[in-house]
Amino acid sequence: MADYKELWTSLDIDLEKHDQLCAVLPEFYGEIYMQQENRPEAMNYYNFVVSEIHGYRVQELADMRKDGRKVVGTFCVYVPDEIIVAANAASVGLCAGSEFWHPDGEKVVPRNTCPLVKAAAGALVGNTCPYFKSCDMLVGETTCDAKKKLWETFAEYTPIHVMNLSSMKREQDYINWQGEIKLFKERMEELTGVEVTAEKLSESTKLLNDKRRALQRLYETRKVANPPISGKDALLVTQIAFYDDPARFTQMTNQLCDELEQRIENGEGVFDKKAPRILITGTPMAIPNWKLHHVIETSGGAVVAEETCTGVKYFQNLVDESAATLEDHYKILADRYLKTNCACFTPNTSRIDDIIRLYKDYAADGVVYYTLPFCTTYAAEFKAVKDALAKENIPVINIESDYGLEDAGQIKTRLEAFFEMISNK
Ligand code: BJ8
Repeated sequence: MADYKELWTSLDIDLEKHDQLCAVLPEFYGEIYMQQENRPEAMNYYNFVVSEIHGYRVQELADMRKDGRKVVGTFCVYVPDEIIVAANAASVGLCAGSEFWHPDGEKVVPRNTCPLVKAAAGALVGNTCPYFKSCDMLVGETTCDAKKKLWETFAEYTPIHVMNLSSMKREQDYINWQGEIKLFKERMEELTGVEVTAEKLSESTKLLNDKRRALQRLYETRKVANPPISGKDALLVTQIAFYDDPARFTQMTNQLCDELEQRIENGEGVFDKKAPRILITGTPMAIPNWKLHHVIETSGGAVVAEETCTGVKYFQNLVDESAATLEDHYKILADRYLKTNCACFTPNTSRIDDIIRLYKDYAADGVVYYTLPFCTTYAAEFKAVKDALAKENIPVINIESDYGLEDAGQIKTRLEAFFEMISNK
């Protein structure tokens, strides 16, 4: 990585502590990613993004801010990026996937909080994440209890706007979400001084749909008999989608897809042909949480899709591009964003339909149900998912695990037994 000390100093980063974080990531990434054989050439772009994880993009954001543009940090796929981009601002996903941030997080949130929230809290209060430091405003949402309380903590440190998401999907909840989108648009106008018009929203919708289309294209390549890309590479691409420049990301991901489609034509896959095909469902995996994919793929499995917010939930639904007025946009955005099936909703049976559909579409052999500790809603939904999958004769295993690597061996043993069981079915 180039020398970004001056940039980090200008962002008030705790350089000493931050150096410790920068010291461990390259080795960790090298072990997980660079040992893979026969990786697509086009993954070099994503290698570069990770090698510059706290540099290149942070510099771009700093340059944008120098030009008077704003940067907004988000934590959930219910928050419509279309509004942020239409206000000429940049959106960066801030969910944090490393236990490095937990000790600082535990200073402000309870120890028994989900790792994702604890890490986000630590990244902010420990002054070790330049993305948090680049944000002019954060956007929270009323999904789970842990997040709701996190926003109150964050408000002590930085400007934050919280969107009030209902936990049901009745007609009045759709109307409520339209109203919340309108309020968010007004808050973004206040922040940026830019009027968000229907035309600007149409442009941002198109830009973000193009990103979704590129990710859809990538995931299509994973449906073939021996996919040309590993699950952990596909996960990395999706994780980067949350904070990279959208137009560049789309271009680079389409280039990757060109190569992958060529590989399919040439019959080149990255897995052992007999590897059991795995669909992962559950809590999101924020960068650099690559543990489960790595353990699965070094235990003989092939991850072919993720029913998670760092998987298909992020891009499977496009936003209708036909809106002509602001009112149309609010309605269309509300309809699209409420199609996401998060365990924070009740009831949430559509998520089960999604899991079964994806299992069939990706010709999976088994489902790994992943939950972060203390994520009550996803843990609680396991039983309903398991019962529904049993009726369809779909094998499933439940893995609860945090960001630490201590339990990797134990998970591997359980997964190997699961793979053996599904291979003999
Ligand atoms: S739409 S999954 S991104 S809320 S893992 S913090 S739920 S205790 S991240 Fe999420 Fe939006 Fe839902 Fe997706 Fe809470 Fe669970 Fe932690 Fe979670």
